[in-house]
Amino acid sequence: MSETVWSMCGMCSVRCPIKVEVDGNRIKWLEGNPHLLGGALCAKGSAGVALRNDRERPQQPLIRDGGRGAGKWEPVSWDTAIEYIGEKLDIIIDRYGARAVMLSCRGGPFMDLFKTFIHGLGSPNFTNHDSACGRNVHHASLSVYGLGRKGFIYDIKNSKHLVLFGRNIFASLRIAEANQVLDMLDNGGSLTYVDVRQSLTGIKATRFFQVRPGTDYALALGMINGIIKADAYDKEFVDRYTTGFNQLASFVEPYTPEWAAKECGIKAKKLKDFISEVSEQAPQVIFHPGWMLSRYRDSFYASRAIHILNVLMGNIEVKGGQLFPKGPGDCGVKGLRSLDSQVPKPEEKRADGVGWKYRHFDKGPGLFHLFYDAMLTEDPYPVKGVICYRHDPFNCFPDPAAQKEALDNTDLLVSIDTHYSEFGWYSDVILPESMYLERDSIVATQKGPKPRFIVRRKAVDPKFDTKPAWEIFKLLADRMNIGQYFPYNSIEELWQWQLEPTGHTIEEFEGKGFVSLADEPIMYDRDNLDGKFKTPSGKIEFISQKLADAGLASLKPYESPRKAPKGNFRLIFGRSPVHAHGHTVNNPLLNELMPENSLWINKRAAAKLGISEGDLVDVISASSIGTIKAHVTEFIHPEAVYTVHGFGRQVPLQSRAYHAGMSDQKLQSGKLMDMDPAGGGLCLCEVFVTVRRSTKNPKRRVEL
Ligand SMILES: Nc1nc2c(c(=O)[nH]1)N[C@H]1C(S)=C(S)[C@@H](COP(=O)(O)OP(=O)(O)OC[C@H]3O[C@@H](n4cnc5c(=O)[nH]c(N)nc54)[C@H](O)[C@@H]3O)O[C@H]1N2
Ligand SMILES: Nc1nc2c(c(=O)[nH]1)N[C@H]1C(S)=C(S)[C@@H](COP(=O)(O)OP(=O)(O)OC[C@H]3O[C@@H](n4cnc5c(=O)[nH]c(N)nc54)[C@H](O)[C@@H]3O)O[C@H]1N2
Ligand code: SF4
Ligand SMILES: [Mo]
Repeated sequence: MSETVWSMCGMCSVRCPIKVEVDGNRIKWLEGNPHLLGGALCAKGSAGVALRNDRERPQQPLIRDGGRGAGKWEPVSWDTAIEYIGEKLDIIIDRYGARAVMLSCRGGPFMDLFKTFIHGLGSPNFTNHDSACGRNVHHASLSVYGLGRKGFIYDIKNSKHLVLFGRNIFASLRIAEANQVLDMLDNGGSLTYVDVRQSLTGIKATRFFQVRPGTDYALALGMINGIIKADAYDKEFVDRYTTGFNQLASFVEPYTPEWAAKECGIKAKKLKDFISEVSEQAPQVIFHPGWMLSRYRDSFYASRAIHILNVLMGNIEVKGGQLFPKGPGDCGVKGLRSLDSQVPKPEEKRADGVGWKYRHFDKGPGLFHLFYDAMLTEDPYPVKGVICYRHDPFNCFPDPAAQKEALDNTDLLVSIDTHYSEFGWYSDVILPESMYLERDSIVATQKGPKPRFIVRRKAVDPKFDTKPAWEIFKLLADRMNIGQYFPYNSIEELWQWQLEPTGHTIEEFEGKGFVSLADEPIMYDRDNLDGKFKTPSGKIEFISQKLADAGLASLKPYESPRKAPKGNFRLIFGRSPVHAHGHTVNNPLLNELMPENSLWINKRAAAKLGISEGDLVDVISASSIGTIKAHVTEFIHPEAVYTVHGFGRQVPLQSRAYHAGMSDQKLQSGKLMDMDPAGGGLCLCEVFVTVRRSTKNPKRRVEL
């Protein structure tokens, strides 16, 4: 007898709603929730069953038995593992105070549990992965709107033109978003794609600009100039809601479209055509800020320029533009009760300096990489305990060797993961979480034009001795005598506690897996958006006093990206549609689809180096060398080489992924602390490598 379970995918951090057909304790079928995704699921989502059946994942708690990273583990009971962590934490807290413990997680809708634990201990040091992801875009958005990166959602389906700067939307997937783009294209909308190489998105685009690496800021400035010159911006909107327009207009004066086209290596006519087109289509034009504008030295300013382009289009709170995400409050419903809101706010300063040393950054999750500084220098104070939930710093931040040096000054490393992560392999304790089909999660809010509450339900029992996060953190909290902040004994009690103020019950989720809080999309009155922009002035700030107070320009003169030293290439990276970072590389099905990465290299550059398609090449940086197959193509800029992130794993118990392909972050030597001072993002694309035909080629080619 088959039974339907409404749940949420967990193969990547998008967490799509899913429908699971279960027979006994066996998954029969997985698909996207038909009410929200029309049944669609991506390749990774479909490989969830392979993860469940995979024995190459931690099957019970493990305590290190041997040196860090030596790979010797003692399997222990949950009681023993929790007690071990508890004793270590007691000693750290006794010696250095609770602030010496930090916790990092992947962010997202279930964060409340993890924040509660670390704040409950009395430490302010909650953090996440984002200094290697979207921090520059986030901080740029804060400086323009007073709202973070998630301050807007994009009504792509109804737009007339979507502009993407390295936002590879069909490969770096969110199912609902990719479907919206397809709908927009079906409705006759235009898609402009900007990248240094051709991609899955580029081939579906109506216009493709192949730019010189690191020149997006120039392109955006040229667009701003062209739009202002053509008088094609929304004057009324700009007058009503912004400050600093005149300074913006005079700042962009020298950055003409002709200048930008030259700087980026594209045709001026094509750029001018683009400007005329969007001028006609405004306000239904969206410049998607994405994430990729986060990895160069001027990405903060490039992101600010993209946010400004949206404002010039006047696309805010119009159909086909940028919409304010609506929450329960907009539907007359109280929000979910939060565990963290019951905990007194720790008063200590953060060890990463965010909020006091770096006042212009959002102190919510701070900046993980700066904790490494505190570990090394004990300034502002020692950090001795690190807990990572759903986060693998070695796969996330540059230069794992440099990270290990800092971590060697700590007394406790805990990895709470469904897989063996690279960091987990170096840790002292691995607490295995049940994979997503085997666990319930707390109720989450999904904001949008039609906000909803949604929940992940367990579809099958755990195959191994693993536990869900809500139970792991409850066990840890009880051991640390902060159980009062986790006022539940079962997930049902927790759901009820969360939902109580909302007036909804968990039974209401049974029909479709979610509770919708609005029947029709909610729109604010665009003529009365006062109070919606959370900047100090209450306006959209082209010129920000807060940045000036931090000694930073609001509009920074453009500097051309550094040319690669002779014989070097800029190493850039991206994702595959069939993998999520590094944690799916060992999945039996996904590994079959893509077992290793390759190095994209421009045809002419390859010819000079005697490299042909499929040759093994050595990719060499200051401290590391990787060897993979070359993909020789004309569809990448000659200054760059490209690879898919997540490969080159070093956990021997992951037999399929072990040493398959090359790790980009290992090549990013010396980059761990190289952050954009204005945006806080790490300059991951400011890395240069040399490439040579490897001596490991199976067939040696001797040319006489
Ligand atoms: N399948 C899959 N989907 C995912 C993820 C995943 O792991 N797998 N991860 C999710 C996460 S965490 C994120 S942050 C997003 C990331 O989503 P995106 O930002 O869309 O993704 P990336 O794949 O990192 O793509 C980066 C692109 O930028 C290009 N690029 C490099 N340098 C430049 C430049 O100077 N200018 C321009 N214009 N382009 C440049 C690269 O060639 C590459 O194509 O994807 C999300 N979706
Ligand atoms: N060189 C280089 N560095 C990068 C990037 C790049 O492309 N190149 N991309 C950057 C970007 S955009 C991001 S977002 C970060 C991502 O970096 P991370 O946030 O570290 O990456 P993820 O792979 O999403 O997740 C990390 C861990 O979560 C575990 N995990 C997966 N599912 C679950 C679960 O259900 N429960 C638990 N407890 N654990 C789970 C995985 O096994 C993995 O060990 O990396 C960044 N760093
Ligand atoms: S995008 Fe794919 S892997 Fe990610 S949550 Fe959705 S279905 Fe799962
Ligand atoms: Mo990311």
